[in-house]
Amino acid sequence: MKKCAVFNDLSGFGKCSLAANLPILSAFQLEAHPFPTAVLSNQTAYESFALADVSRKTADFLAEWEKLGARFDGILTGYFINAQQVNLICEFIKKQGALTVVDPVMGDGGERYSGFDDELCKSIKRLCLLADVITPNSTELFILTGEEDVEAAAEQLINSGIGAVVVTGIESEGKIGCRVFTKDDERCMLADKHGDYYSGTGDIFTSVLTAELLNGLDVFSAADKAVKFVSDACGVTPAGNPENGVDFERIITKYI
Ligand code: PXL
Repeated sequence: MKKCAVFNDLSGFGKCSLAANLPILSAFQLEAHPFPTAVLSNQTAYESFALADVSRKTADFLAEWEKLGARFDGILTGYFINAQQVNLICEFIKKQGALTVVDPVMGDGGERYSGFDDELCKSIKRLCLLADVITPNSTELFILTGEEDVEAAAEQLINSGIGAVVVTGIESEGKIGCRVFTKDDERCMLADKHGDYYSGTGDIFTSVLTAELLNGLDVFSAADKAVKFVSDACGVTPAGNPENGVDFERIITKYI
């Protein structure tokens, strides 16, 4: 089986980050290896949460993985809490040479998430430059590039050597999906929009995308499948508690 290392937080409620990444990668027949970047009682969109900062263990964890001779076919990254942690993961990625998907989690709706200062955002930009595929929403795309236009921002990142820029949260005519930019092509994938906001949809999207890339699909087909998967999962989720995440468990067997 192909192995995928996943650098993301572990949140007890919100069905996001590792709690979404691991079951989806497993269902797609990949061996998922979690590396917790932080441990939270629940994700930060709830009114209150408790966070354990495990970032001072990052170097020790990586050293143990090195002793185990850990080698990966894929690497997926998400939420980080400080620049030192991101810099250590950059060194790990350089040594692995695996297919690397970076979700540059920094903000949404035009705002940075709390704690994402300039230093952390700059380190996340360096991480992106090591990736084969990145999955920013438009807020993150503009933080990464300083641009205010999606095409110009994507072009800047592609010219910096990133293989594909998949811009998430694109809405058009009541539908929602992504725009995929590569050096030679650009396509938009959309599906029905259900509800306004749900926790974890970005993590579900990147999980399906990464799984399908590792299973051999091209980035356009993988992104198309991820868009449909997220839309379908939102469609079967009862309204009312969007911070609890979406019921992807109900639909996952349709996609594998
Ligand atoms: O799904 C993104 C995400 C991941 N991890 C934590 C979060 C969020 C979004 O709010 O709070 C801890």
